[in-house]
Amino acid sequence: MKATKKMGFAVAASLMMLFSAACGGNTTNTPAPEQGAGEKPAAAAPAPASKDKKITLGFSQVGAESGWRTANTKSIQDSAKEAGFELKFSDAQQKQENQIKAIRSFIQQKVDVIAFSPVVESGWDTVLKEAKDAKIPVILTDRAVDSKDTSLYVTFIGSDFVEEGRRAGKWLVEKFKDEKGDVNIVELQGTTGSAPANDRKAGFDEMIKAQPNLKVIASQTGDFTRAKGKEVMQAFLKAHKDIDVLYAHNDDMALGAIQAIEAAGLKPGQDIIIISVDGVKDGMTAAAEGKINFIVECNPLLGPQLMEAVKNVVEGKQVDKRIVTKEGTFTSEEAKKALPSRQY
Ligand code: GYE
Repeated sequence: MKATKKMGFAVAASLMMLFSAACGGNTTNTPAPEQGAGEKPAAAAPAPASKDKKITLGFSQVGAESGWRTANTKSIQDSAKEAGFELKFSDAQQKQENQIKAIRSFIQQKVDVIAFSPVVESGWDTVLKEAKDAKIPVILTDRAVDSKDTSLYVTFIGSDFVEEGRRAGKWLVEKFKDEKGDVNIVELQGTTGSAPANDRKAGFDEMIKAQPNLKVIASQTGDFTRAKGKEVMQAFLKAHKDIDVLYAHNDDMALGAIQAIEAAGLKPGQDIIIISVDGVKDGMTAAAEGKINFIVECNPLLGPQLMEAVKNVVEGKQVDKRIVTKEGTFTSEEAKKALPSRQY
């Protein structure tokens, strides 16, 4: 569909602006926390610390794979400091075994609360039971686990990744609604088995199903990193001559892919339409330059919400079982406007 696509680009660009105006009310440039509506509050675990004792929080982070993660780590460290908590911070370098080790070490050190962002969804029950037996409450941040026994954690604070995938798919359906030929999509998935990779794929697929000519012709993990995004995109470009769209599960992979696209002599954002998720500074800059066409925002600044939940749990107060972060979307035009006041 290359020829029609190119001819239709100006039309598509104005459609895009129309669309963005229509959903402008949805866009949140300074995301605010939102409590999960209609959810039953979970009973907080027994309060271990007295009011005067410094609260100790053990936090196991996924790694340092992306700009999103860097902003998330800073938010957690800064807000722990501000709250006056002692933070024991451990970086798992994207490995589940390292997270399990860190959680066990937090249990041994008898921290007041354990929080972690699970790199993948499965395989946590044993270690979470160990924490429960030691009467240490666990808070999930950013990513979810698939444990059937939800008493293994107090709350889950983070984004709705399925909704993020839907927003990406919805924009694409709208953009190509008048296209009759096949639209060939390649997908760079996040870390295999992680909640954001599973859910962003599911939400996107759900939306594009509505239009059978939107076809995902290749889909592979780029592990949420720039290096992997570039490498996999290079392989995609070699194997497929007519790629119309790239859907990347985060900005960093899209940024790596942009390097591969440019190296192949193609124009990102024009020859290949690019959609990504996150909205970190580098991603927003690429969007403002027209290299990324649409970004679905994912807010990494979870620190303040986490510290509040920790405090409530320690004080024996009830906390909501699900705390959802509020997010918006950005077209190139909107990214240009939002960039100067962006915090991350
Ligand atoms: O989108 C990606 C990061 O779990 C929401 O992880 C997070 C994702 C984020 O590496 O950039």
